[in-house]
Amino acid sequence: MNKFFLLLCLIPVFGNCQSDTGQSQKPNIVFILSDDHATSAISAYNDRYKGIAPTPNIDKIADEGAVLINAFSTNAICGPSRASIVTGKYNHINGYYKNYQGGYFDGTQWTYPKALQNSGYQTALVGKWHLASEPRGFDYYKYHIDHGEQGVYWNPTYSENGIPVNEKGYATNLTTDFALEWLKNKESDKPFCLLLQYKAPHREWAPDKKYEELWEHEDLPLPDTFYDDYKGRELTAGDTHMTMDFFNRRDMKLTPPDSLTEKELRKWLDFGNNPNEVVLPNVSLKGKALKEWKYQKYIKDYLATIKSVDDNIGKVLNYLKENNLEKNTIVIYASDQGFFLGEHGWFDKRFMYEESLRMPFIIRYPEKIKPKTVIADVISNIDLAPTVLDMVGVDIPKEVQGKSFFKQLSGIPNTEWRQSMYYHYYEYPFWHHVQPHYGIRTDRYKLIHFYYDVDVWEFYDLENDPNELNNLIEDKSYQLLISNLKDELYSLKKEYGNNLSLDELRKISDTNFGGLESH
Ligand code: SGN
Ligand code: CA
Repeated sequence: MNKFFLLLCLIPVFGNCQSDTGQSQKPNIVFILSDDHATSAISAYNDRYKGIAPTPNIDKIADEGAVLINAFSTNAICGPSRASIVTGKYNHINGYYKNYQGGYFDGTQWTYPKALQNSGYQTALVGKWHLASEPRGFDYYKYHIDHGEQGVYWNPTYSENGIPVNEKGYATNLTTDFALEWLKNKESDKPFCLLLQYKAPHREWAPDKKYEELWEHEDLPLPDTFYDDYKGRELTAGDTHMTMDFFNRRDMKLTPPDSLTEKELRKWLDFGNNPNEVVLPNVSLKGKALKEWKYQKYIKDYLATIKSVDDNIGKVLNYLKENNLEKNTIVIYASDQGFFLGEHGWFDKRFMYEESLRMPFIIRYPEKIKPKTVIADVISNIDLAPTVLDMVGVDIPKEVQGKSFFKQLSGIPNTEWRQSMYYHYYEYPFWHHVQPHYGIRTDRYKLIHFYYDVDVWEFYDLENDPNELNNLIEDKSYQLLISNLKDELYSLKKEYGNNLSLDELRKISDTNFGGLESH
């Protein structure tokens, strides 16, 4: 391409001028979203499993682009976080509060894939959707429909443009294959946006056959807070159904007896989900030894499912490279929220505590983002839609609550950026018995109010107590700070329009919204 032509192309930065390869100048988007991937299990974020279970392909996106180290989910659970990602709005605005008892996404509302489609993008969704209503805004979609749209790891059924299709194989591999097939067959002269959304590493953490026995002869490290005694947090962190005691037969990969009906099988596999249902894998194990045995099973399976995710991301990156799409494609890797990998003795998420609140968000776009960019601003899942649109020059409607952080991605500090984020979790008591709560997080402090059948405030100084073990809500030296934070929390509630009374909020937790059942 000669210099003059290059200049012409750059003038309307996001114009539609053609490059040598015939690509449109508007960037393509590959947004990869996994389910429940904690930053502590991504080498680009954390050393914990670096030498044991590295993530080289995800790290490659990070090395060549930007890593957001303070990206947070505004409601750390699947459907609600996904609804916020596509709408740029809180759950009390987009209407998807919780999964259990019928989360249902009103598909007529505005989403960023629709905005892209309307502005000339080819759009596709492949993998996990989990929003109950049929996906809209996609030229092509193929999403998991088994198990209340949670999807299954083996031989999954997808809805392909509304038609159920049974597939044979391992979900992470299949989902990638379908996405690549769409990329190969789409029209070549229009920009594209692909949402590639893995079920992994969601429960029941089932590895691909070839990775079932990784780390068979070693024990993986226990996190520092595995034996948390929940002191000062007895009614909140101390009263959940997400400790190793709630590991069920499905998690242990025990083989069910033959000839069970589907309903009986489900009951058999779910055994362990309720209090006092003790699933003994081996009668000789008790107490600490049993707890640690379950943890080892859990963490090895979890990391093995991530190995497949990382391998498959490698395939996607290679495809982009081989097809000359690397430069002009924005690649994002994120997860709907974080996850507890044994911290506080738990699996699962939901809490506003760091491990589940923090979502991975990594983005590569060689044209605009310098390699090894690190962004520490307080960013949340409602910011993703406006940022994507801003990057490709598509209008962001006023009612979108999130803000674009494209400026920061381009290396320009944004002095107007928010200093704190607002969080709200509603689902109770299923699954996992976590009290509904809302709160505020700044770069250093966190204040949370748990409210369903308790009335508990918690306050953490993350600099002195990164593991959130010391609830300092009564500490005299922090009272002024806490009172200021409460004011800021109430002003955020007001700004976002989340002003219901506690009684009204409890009703939301109790309401069956008529969508997906029991998952
Ligand atoms: C399933 C899991 C739960 C998990 C929820 C929510 N149980 O119900 O452990 O918290 O999904 O996950 S399982 O035995 O069916 O795997 S989420 O992805 O929708 O947030
Ligand atoms: Ca999830």
